[in-house]
Amino acid sequence: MPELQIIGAPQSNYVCVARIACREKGVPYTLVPARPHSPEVDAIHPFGKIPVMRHGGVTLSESRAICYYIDHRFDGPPLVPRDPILGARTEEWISLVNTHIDPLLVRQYLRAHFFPNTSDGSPDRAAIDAALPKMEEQFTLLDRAVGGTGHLVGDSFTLADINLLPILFYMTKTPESSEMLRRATKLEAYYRRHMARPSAAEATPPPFPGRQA
Ligand SMILES: N[C@@H](CCC(=O)N[C@@H](CS)C(=O)NCC(=O)O)C(=O)O
Repeated sequence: MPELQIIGAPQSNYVCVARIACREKGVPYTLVPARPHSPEVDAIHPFGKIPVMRHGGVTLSESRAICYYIDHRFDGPPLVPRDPILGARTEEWISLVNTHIDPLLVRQYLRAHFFPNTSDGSPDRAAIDAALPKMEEQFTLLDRAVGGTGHLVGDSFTLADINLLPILFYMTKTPESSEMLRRATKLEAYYRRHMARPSAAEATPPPFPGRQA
């Protein structure tokens, strides 16, 4: 069997998703460090984003497609339940995380802290303050969602949880979001419990180069 390569920077929450998915499925992989828009990434992703994947002659871009391949190409516990309703619920949450939660929490809020467009490199207060009210709503939604079973879907750990965990990891690194997580007690318990999984521990993002968190 050829080596499966996950190509991308370990700080990327989407690279983490692909890495956790491999481990949960029991699929050995090699992380090949690469930045977005580098030649090895541009050769696979039409817009230069990470992660990309190489497995023998198969190359793929987009974390959801990569996770589909991992889930269906290999034996091991399903990452998405095969039951149609639970499977659809999992896809629903993956989409909500990727189209609403990641854009607000990571692309707007986290970026305003770590990669601000300010002249002196200080956090972009306007962008942070603009994000906070909607973030409160999303933390409340997530707290309620995991409150029942300790999972986003059903009573097992699915690809929906895998998509959310790396984002929550970053929410512990900045003041406003860590306070929100502290107040969302069920979500915080969910985060702590699932981050202790070997798959998540192994894929924990290292600090951004040249930064504290
Ligand atoms: N829809 C993509 C999103 C991947 C993504 O946004 N990756 C970020 C790093 S976390 C990236 O490559 N950013 C570079 C850019 O947007 O130019 C996926 O699910 O794989």
